[in-house]
Amino acid sequence: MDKFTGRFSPYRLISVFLLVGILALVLPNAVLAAPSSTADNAPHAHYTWYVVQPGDSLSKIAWRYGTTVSALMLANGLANANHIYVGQRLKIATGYSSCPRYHTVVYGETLSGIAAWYGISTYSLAQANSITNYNHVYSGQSLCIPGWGEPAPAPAPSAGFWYVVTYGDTLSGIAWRYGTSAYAIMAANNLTSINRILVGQKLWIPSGYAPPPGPAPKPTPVPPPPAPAAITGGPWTALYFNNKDLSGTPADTRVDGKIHFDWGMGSPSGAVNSDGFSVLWTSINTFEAATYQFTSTADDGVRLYVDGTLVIDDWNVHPATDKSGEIALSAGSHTVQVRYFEDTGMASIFVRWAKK
Ligand SMILES: [Ca+2]
Repeated sequence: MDKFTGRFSPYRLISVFLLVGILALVLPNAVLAAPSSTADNAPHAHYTWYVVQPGDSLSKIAWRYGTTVSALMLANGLANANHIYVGQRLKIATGYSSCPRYHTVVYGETLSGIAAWYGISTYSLAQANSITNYNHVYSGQSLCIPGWGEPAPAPAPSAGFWYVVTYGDTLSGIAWRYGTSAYAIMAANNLTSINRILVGQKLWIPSGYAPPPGPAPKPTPVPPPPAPAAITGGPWTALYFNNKDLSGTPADTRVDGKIHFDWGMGSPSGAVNSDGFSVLWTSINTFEAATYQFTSTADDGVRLYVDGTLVIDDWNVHPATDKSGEIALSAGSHTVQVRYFEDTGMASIFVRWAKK
């Protein structure tokens, strides 16, 4: 008796292994392909159902189907992109006219060969085209290539958050606020126009920015550009008087580079009192043709003149206080004069101006 014709001959074992192998290959495909048979024939978009598999994430599924995480969340009423579970049925829109690319099958091509050519999985190609029999593609068939030629797949779903559009919002303003781009927001929300957002609309903001807990942050106005550096003018001819009304002979005369002093309880110089003194500063400065805002911060009183015109009038006793006045000036030289007095206690003055 031939030893290979027995009950456990190698031939029989090989055929058993082959059968098991074929079943192993066929069964998962049959299981995976099953969900696509329950297609929903909506008038505008073609939907398919996908059953979440171990290891899936929304971004993976979105990439596989050439859609976005936010579109999947919206279609399935998901509030948290991280919260999907194995066995969950997800509704996925396929077959949009906006399919990123079509491929026309030529003789001899296979589904797996076409998928490999475009760098996508056979499964996603089959799903995108509602193909249940992987061996059945035909010459001339037009296949949607999902996810091909689109921007990079969405980042991890955790890198983002929902934002509700409020009155006055713009896409670029929202993008600026959260350190992303208007384009990124448009891509994440399937927006076609940068100008079309609506109050109350929910937008997925794809960024690493972590919003504070609780409701969406209140929109904050874009801060104005930084003010130009303050001009302090000078040099200043300074006359110091030991009285509060700039009268008589000056107790001290000097040149001050700028009017920016904080004498505290002290005095400007050995010749000047700590209290009850006054100062007259004069300088000629060059200006552009513009309106200028002059500002003083003084303890106590101050008056500021440009070419004899009173611009700041604050001849009062008070702690250091900001006062401002504006004047339109022609291009060229103008004389600025500052009069100041100190009553008692602390003494300080700071004068500067800026083009409006
Ligand atoms: Ca004072």
